[in-house]
Amino acid sequence: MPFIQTRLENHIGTITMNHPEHRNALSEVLIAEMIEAFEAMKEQKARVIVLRAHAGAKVWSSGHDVKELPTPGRDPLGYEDSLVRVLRTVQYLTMPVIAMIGGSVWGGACDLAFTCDILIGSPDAEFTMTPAKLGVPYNPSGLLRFMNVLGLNSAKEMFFTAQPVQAERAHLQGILNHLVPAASLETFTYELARNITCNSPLSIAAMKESFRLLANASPLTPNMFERIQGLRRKVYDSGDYREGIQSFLEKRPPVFNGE
Ligand code: YZS
Repeated sequence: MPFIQTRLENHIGTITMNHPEHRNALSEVLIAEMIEAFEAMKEQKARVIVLRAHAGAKVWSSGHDVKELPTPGRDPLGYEDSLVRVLRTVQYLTMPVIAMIGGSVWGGACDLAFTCDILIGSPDAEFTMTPAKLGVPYNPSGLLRFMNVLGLNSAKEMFFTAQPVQAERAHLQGILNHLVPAASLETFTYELARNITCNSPLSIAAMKESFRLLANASPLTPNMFERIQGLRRKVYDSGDYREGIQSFLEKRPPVFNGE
């Protein structure tokens, strides 16, 4: 049974995450199917893609598959990590991706949603950034993305508290482009998608790539990069990182001692 379902109608692609047993955890298998689906939509000249969860999902996605996080000593969000790869896929697609969100969004799934071009949510949407709860040092490209979407202080609060941002506040903070009643989420989303399909795909593709380049245009000297990597290595080498994963697997709250 595929973890990803796809549909393409009138230039509108739909990619549905469908692994309810694991709350649409972004496992390597689910992500491989998702990347394949994005590539196929590109081949079939979709003009816009809607990324959504299966009908009735209480959890849009529970984020990186914690059971697949590497053992301490290896970067948990390295360049070739499956989550990082799908984020790049979405960024480099020539057509806009709309995240249609009902339910809770966790960790790397927040990054996936924020990497989409437009987010439309219903009142039960909420966003929780979990690295601090798992002892994970989030990566610079992800931190920059949250800074761009939220602004520095709200991004810090989201990462430091690991508390949920509910739909209304997410709309106020600019995470959600639109907050609509659950009953009209699908109609509203596909109306906006249809609107995009009537515009020039060439013009939109050029502007999407320009937005990507401008949003990432933060100068980072090699020294700055190495300092960040050094800070991150201390964390993913730590007992806290080990404790974060172990506590999840043992279904108990983590006890961090800062070592
Ligand atoms: O025990 P079984 O085998 O039935 O499986 C359970 C969960 O283990 C599994 N599952 C996951 N497995 C791997 N990775 C996940 N992220 C994950 N989430 C869930 O799905 C089965 C049902 O889970 P329950 O907990 O029983 O479901 P429920 O009581 O409805 O609670 C749903 C939530 C989403 C609230 C709960 O599953 C949860 O808290 N999941 C973890 C959310 C999380 O912390 N995700 C962040 C993962 N980390 C990242 O994305 C990045 C590395 S970072 O942390 O840096 O942002």
